[in-house]
Amino acid sequence: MALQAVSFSPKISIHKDVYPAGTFVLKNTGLSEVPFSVHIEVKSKSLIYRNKEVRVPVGAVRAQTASVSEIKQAPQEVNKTLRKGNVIITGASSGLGLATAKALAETGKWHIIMACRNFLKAQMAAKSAGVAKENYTIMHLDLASLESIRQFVDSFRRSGMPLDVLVCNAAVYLPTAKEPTFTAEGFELSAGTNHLGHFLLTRLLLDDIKQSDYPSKRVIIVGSITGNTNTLAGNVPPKANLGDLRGLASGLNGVNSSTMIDGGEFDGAKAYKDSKVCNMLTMQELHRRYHEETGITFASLYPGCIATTGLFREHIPLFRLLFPPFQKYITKGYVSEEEAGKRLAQVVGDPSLEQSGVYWSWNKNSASFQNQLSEEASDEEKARKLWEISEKLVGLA
Ligand code: NDP
Ligand code: PMR
Repeated sequence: MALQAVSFSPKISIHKDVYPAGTFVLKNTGLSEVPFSVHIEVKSKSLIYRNKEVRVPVGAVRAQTASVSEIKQAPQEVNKTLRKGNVIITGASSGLGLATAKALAETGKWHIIMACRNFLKAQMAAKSAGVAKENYTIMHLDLASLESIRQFVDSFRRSGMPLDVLVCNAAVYLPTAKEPTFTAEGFELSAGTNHLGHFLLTRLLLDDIKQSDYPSKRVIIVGSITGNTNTLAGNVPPKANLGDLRGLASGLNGVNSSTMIDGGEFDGAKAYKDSKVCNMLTMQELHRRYHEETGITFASLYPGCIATTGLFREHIPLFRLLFPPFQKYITKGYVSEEEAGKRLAQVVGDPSLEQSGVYWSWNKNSASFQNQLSEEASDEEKARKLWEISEKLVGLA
């Protein structure tokens, strides 16, 4: 990435590798000049501006375009646009996550950490979506393994980047599965990936987000209409229902317990919808526990029916053929990946969507509004119980 308008003639770039906190390498990338490389050790990670001390982490220097001379000569002029925001998006290798990464990268204001289980797929996806390489970093994350989640958090911390926004977007949907499948620790795969994986990830990264100096810090967990039984879509069987959480409490492992959160028979479509209810309950519990103390905005959303994404890859071919026109022409709930990406990008960075504890939706004119969750998805007692059981299952309590 070239830094422009530097006070000396060679073009310089910061080496793409991220070095341990406090150090980075400047390299001459000008084609005609003599190559050089300077190793700089940053003694202090702070700059003083407008009588305030602000942390300027190494990741920030890596991502912004202000010139070295500007920083040296006029620190008072440096404002809060000094660095890009850093946002982690889980499952950014396809569908909504990828479209959101693209929409955010295009604003020039965000650096996206694509947290993906398949590194090569993510790399190809970012390339073919046209996301410029200075705008993203891919880091390995398999949400179906608690060990992988912990390793991801370690690697992220080692990168030295600050964390401003976390988007819990990845999900699996297994509507045709006859038998349950399991995460590395033996939880039913949909609940384990979509809910428990994101629960652990969010809990571990909360401290990092708290430390961010970014003007607006957010945690977003993608929900859905199909988990809300106060809608027509949410009443298509099998309906979401967490019951008294007895299956979750006994581990969802199918050995000495049910694989379903409510303790019932395995049903892949229901397991997905139940996991979305967990996502929406978790967002509200995070809001109740942490919003006031930390100022972090917690939000969920239904981005619209993005009928063309990989989410339906396990569905029968006839469903995959008919679902997009059904949503486009009959329910009129269809939204393109691009439009859905713009919607989620608003929840990430738009100042008008800063309120915490909200479940966002969009009307026919693509205007955002605060939507009502179903009775179950807004049940405070259930949210508290879900939190406590989940903590035990992921090893936090
Ligand atoms: P996609 O299948 O296109 O994207 C899901 C992403 O999750 C993929 O990148 C996938 O990775 C990733 N993922 C799956 N399992 C794991 C794992 N174990 N670890 C890490 N990443 C994983 O689906 P969508 O874009 O449609 O879904 C995104 C979100 O939107 C989900 O939360 C979904 O519930 C929600 N949603 C979708 C709607 C729709 O109509 N499509 C409607 C409402 C909500 P990989 O590429 O490697 O498979
Ligand atoms: Mg649904 C306004 C009506 C509406 C909307 C917005 C959706 C969204 N769906 C609606 C209605 C209906 N759907 C009706 C009337 C039917 C019966 C014919 C129907 C069926 C249906 C199926 C079989 N719909 C589905 C499926 C799925 O497998 C999808 C699903 O539940 O995935 C979990 C799905 C969806 N419908 C939606 C949306 C957004 C989905 C997909 C995914 C999601 O919640 O993530």
